[in-house]
Amino acid sequence: MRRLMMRTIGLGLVSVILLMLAVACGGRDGGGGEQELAQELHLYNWSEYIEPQVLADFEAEFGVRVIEDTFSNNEELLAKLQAGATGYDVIVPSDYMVEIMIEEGLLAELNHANLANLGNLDEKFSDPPYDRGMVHCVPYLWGTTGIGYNSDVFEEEPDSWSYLFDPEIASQYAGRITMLNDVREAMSAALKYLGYSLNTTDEAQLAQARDLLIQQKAWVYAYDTEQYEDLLSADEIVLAHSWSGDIFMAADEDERLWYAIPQEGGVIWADNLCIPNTAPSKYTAEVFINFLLRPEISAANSNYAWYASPNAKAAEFIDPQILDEPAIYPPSDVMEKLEWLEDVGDATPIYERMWTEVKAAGP
Ligand code: SPD
Repeated sequence: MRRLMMRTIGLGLVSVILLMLAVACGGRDGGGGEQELAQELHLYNWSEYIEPQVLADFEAEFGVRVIEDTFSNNEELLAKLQAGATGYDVIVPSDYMVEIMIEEGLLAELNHANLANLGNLDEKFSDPPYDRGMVHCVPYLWGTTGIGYNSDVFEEEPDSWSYLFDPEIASQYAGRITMLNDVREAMSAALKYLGYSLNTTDEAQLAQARDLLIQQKAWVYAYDTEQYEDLLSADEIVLAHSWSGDIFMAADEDERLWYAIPQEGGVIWADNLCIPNTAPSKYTAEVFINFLLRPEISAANSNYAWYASPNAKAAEFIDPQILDEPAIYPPSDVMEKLEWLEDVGDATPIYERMWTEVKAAGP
């Protein structure tokens, strides 16, 4: 009897110690269903894509330190997860990549009960075709892909893909052009110049786009997704295949820089807040996503990164310079020419192969 009592007291003590340890560890909320915040949140994001003060405010209000790591394109993010990276709580893939990640079972389903601010989203963004009902992700910021340029160099706006691909025009800027280091974006620019869909799966059309990119190499300074705006400002280049906000953010410091959406049309995209199914702290990730959905916070990120917001309630806090800029919020006639990237399924390895061939080809 005495031995049984000692055993019961011993087990009770073990339970108390385990509970104290769980609390002391900040309540990693992945497994046991506890709704406690973790001490740290790991964000894997595009570079310069979140207002640093927003991270400081989140830490001050919730006591959670956000540790940010950056990637340079969607395929790098995918490769990282496929290679078994398990430390990320929130990732920021684009539309077509969300589709791929859902298909590959890489994303957790969101608990909408923890996302009370979802209703702040514009209804145009709240049921995206790549993730119906926002089961896995929440739209973060959106933008277009076009041409960043130094306005001192051009008498007329370089608002055509010809500036990047037509030998007579592009050769005038040899060595002063950058292209996005991004398979779908680079192929899209070439496909749009050729008059094809950005989501073509026709191998002959893809081969033409590849050949055009190879021909263009003679005039390309670099393939880059993170520094092209600095290269423009440093006069290293004069034309950059660009994401809209990156150029406007740099133009705030250097008024010679500007951005054009090509007349032929181009890519419209949205980046999304998603939780990998290996996230250490899913509940904390949802609290963070809900925080980013607050109107003032969402606007702060738009105002910092110069990208358009899918958050309808944020509009009143967004700088009118951004809200009224047609190259950031394009009018309907321009919108009609833009195309969303989609998961091209079995054609993905063909895109990858063509891109490898572009990179491997001599200039
Ligand atoms: N500096 C942040 C850039 C974010 C761009 N994301 C665009 C993805 C388009 N496929």
